[in-house]
Amino acid sequence: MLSLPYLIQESPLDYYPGGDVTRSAKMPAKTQRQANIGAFFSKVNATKTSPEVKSLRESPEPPSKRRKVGSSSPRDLPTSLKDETLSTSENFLPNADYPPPDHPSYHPPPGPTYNHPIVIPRVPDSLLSSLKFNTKPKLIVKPELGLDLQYFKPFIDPSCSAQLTQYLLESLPWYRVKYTVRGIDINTPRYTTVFGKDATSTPWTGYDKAEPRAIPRILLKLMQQVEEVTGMTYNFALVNYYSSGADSISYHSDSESFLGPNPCIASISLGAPRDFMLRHVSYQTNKAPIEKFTLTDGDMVVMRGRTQHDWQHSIPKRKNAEGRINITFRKGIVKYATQNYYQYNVGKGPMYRWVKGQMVEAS
Ligand SMILES: O=C(O)CCC(=O)C(=O)O
Repeated sequence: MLSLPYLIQESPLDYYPGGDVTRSAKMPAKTQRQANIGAFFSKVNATKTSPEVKSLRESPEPPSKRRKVGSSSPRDLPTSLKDETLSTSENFLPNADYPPPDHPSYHPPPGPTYNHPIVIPRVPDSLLSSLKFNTKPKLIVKPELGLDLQYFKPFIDPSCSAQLTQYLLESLPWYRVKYTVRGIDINTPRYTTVFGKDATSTPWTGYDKAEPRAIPRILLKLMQQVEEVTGMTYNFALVNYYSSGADSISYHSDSESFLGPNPCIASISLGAPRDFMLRHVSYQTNKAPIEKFTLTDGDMVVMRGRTQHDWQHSIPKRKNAEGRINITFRKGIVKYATQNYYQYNVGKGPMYRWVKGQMVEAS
């Protein structure tokens, strides 16, 4: 449940005049306010799961530097990437080093087309062998306020983070998801992508609303390391790319019931620094101070215990900020987790690829 102070603070009526919410083309102006109120008080699935809908503070602006490059598809990768491309099964053969067959969250994909329709270029051996981690976190714990963080500063060693960032940018399919909730158009203000599927034994092909994608090898490597240091298991990797300071994620909690009680979420930063804010759900009445961390290249924050129930977090817009990747590992326990994550992180719109230093529309 969203708390009352949160709703008051995040009312679309507070933000609409400032203009982060766009008006549906079909909606007459006079009904906009009613729609905002309706969306504000209605309990729709999306409000539980999308930070954008939760706060209705999204940016109408299109992705910067968007460039149409015709009808290119994953098959039209730049030559440098194509040369590295494996058959889609190669990364995940049973004898691959991870995940082990007895991994509690893992269900083997059905065959060589499991990654369809996206081909992930092969991870350079030099990158895999250079990965180094710091496994000693600082603990930031306020039991009386339900805050329970592990802060690895950094988690990923600076000697390999630049190559890792470059590989992820160039290799992953990216999306700029748009959707409409009760007449309110939402433009997700960052690039997103997601891999993995929930812990049920639903076959990979058993989803009506999503086509799950296996977790690429490099993310599995990171996930394995994160599992070791956190003592938890995960089955989803959600990845954000904030291309500039205009990209953001507004205050929200990842407290969806499809993650189970007290979900543990491990969140890795790569690239330029960004402010990461945490506020207590009752900060207006209990006066709990806002926690602010400037996350830098390689850092990892693990949110544990009651943190997702009692706190909200955000990456606010910041003038002059540069590109930053964020990877979160989570564990979805029911089928709805898969459908929801793909709906809000892949969606139905075009795919983007990072080519020669900029995002280009690829489909
Ligand atoms: O980019 C970040 O550090 C936060 C990402 C986040 O809050 C999310 O994906 O839910």
